[in-house]
Amino acid sequence: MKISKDTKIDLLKRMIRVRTFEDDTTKIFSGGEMPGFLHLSQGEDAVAVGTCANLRLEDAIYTTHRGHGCIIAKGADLKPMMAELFGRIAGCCKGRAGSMHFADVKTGCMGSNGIVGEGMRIALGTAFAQKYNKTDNCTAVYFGEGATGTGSFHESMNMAAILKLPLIFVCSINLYAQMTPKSDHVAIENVSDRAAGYGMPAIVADGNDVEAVYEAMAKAVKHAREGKGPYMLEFKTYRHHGHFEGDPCNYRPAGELEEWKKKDPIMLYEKKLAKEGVVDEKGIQKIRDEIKKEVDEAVDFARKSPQPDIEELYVDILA
Ligand SMILES: Cc1ncc(C[n+]2csc(CCOP(=O)(O)OP(=O)(O)O)c2C)c(N)n1
Repeated sequence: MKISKDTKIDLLKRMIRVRTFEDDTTKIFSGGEMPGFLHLSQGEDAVAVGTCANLRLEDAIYTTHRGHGCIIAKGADLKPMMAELFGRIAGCCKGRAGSMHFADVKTGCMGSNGIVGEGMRIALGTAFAQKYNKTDNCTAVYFGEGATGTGSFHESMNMAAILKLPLIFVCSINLYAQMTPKSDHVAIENVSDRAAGYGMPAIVADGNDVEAVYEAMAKAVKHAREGKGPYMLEFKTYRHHGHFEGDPCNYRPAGELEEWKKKDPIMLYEKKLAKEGVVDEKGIQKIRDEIKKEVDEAVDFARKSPQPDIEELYVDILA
């Protein structure tokens, strides 16, 4: 697959945007300024970006408790996103959702989910509507290997296959489900082998290689848009931070993180693009500076937004 120069730059920019947003969030959270719980995805940036770069605004995504990367990669505005993390009224869910229940419907970010595996069942409904309304839009649902042991995973794979829904199951293998290593709860090397049991095609790819992710997702999206049904994608990667911010990570073997950091997806891609002559060091610095400014403006916007009024507790209540 030939990837254009513009797309390559776009992939790099999106990854730097995701990483900068999350790195700044780490600092703000550790300073005690942000309420709630945070699960960050540094290291898994290429999975979010390589997949979402194939999607249109009208396509839908469902993310997990570790969903900021996908939401940014899909195109959500950083200002209301950051305000949401601060719990402020200018947040895209008026400060009610925070990190784990984040949604930005106008960019197709239909919802994050703190309940492991449950995004899949909800995504089935959106994919059903896309097919029923005869659109060629599709839905991507993200999850970690921890979710592949849930009933929801198997039931959703089965139903998506039977109904031939335009639903792409994206599994980001970051090697841990909370503190449990993959080998302690998954009996096979590739969880996507299970897709065959539902008659569903699958691809396994290097989740630290953004172009490999992009190409795999391009195949799955084409398949879905042509009405051929669901697909499963499995990307092998690693999370640099703990399960949650503040996790001491004492379950990790010594040296494991350092080995994975040598395969940092952004560092690898910057080197690749420099070698190909797509962008030089100065060009990369310019991108980094522009994005840092964008994130700083989002933080400033969030800090200036007021807390929700107490009356807000009774707004948008359905029952
Ligand atoms: C149904 C359910 N069971 C257990 C939990 C507690 N829990 C939160 S995150 C997590 C691990 C998830 O691992 P994985 O799906 O691999 O995603 P990752 O955190 O690695 O991104 C668990 C067990 C939960 N939130 N929901």
